[in-house]
Amino acid sequence: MHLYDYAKGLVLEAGNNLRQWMTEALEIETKSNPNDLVTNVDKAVEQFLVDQITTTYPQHQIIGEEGHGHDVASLEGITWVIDPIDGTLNFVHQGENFAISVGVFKEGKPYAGFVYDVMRDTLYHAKAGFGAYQNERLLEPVADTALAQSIIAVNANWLAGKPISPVLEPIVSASRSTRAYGSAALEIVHVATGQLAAYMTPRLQPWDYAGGMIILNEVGGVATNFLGESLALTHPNSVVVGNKAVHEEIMSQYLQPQHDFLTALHQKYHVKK
Ligand code: 2AM
Ligand code: CA
Repeated sequence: MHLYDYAKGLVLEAGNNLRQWMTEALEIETKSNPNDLVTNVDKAVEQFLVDQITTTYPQHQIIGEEGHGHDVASLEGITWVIDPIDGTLNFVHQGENFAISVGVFKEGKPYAGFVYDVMRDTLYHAKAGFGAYQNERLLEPVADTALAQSIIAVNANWLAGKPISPVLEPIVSASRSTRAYGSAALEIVHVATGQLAAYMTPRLQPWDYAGGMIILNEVGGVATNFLGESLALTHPNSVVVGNKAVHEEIMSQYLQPQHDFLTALHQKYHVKK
C-alpha cells in the first residue's frame, strides 16, 4: 500500500481506538509540572501507532511525545513525528477539542501531514505537493488578511506577566480579536481553513506542529519561528503561523524589531530537554 494511504488509515484507526479507550477509566499523571498532564490513553495511542509503524516499516524513525525517539538527531530516510493527543488538557477536562497529529518526513522534508479532530471525526490531511483536505473537501488557498481585520490565536497564559508578554500585547491589540483553542495542531489547521488568520506561541515541541505545518504549507500559509526561521523537528521552537500577508505583517512590524530580545529568549526556551 502507498505510504500516504497507509498513514491516513492508521491515524483514523488510532482515533477509533482512542474513542473506545476514553470510555474506560482514565489514569492521569503529571509530567514536568502539575498542569502538564499525560494519561494512559496518550500513552496507549502512541504505543499503538509505534507498534503498527515498526511492524510495517521497521526501517522508519519515529519521534513521539510520550517517549519515542527523543534522541533522534538525523532525519535520514522516513521520520514520523507523532503527538498521540495534542490538547491533553482539553482531552481531560472537556473530552473534546484535541487531535492526533502526525507528520511524515522524507529526508527531513515534508511528505504528509495528518491532524485528526477525533471527536468531530474530521481529518485534515495533506500530501506535500497535492493539496490539503478537510475530510474529502479540498481546501482553498488561504486568503491574505491585514492584522486589523484578523482573528488570531494566542493563549492568554503568554499575555500575563511572562517575559514575552510585552512583545505579544501590541500584536493582540492590533488584531480584530483573539481566540485560544488549546491544541496547537487544531489552531494550525484552523489557519489552513482560514478560520484563523494567524496563531502564535513562544514554545512548542516538534510533534505539536509537524502535521499541521505540512497541511498549512499546502494552502500557501507560512510557518516559522519568531526569528523568521523554518521550524526544526529536533528541538522546541517558537511558532508563528499565518496567511502570507498577516505573517509578514507580524514579522516585519512586531517581531523583527525585537530580534535581539527574541534571540535571547530562544536560548532560554528552546534548548532540548
Ligand atoms: P499537548 O497537549 O500535546 O501537551 C496548548 O496551548 C498547546 O501547547 C497544546 O498543543 C499543547 O500540546 C502545547 N503545550 C503545552 N505545554 C507545552 C510545553 N511545555 N511545551 C510545548 N508545548 C506545550
Ligand atoms: Ca500531547
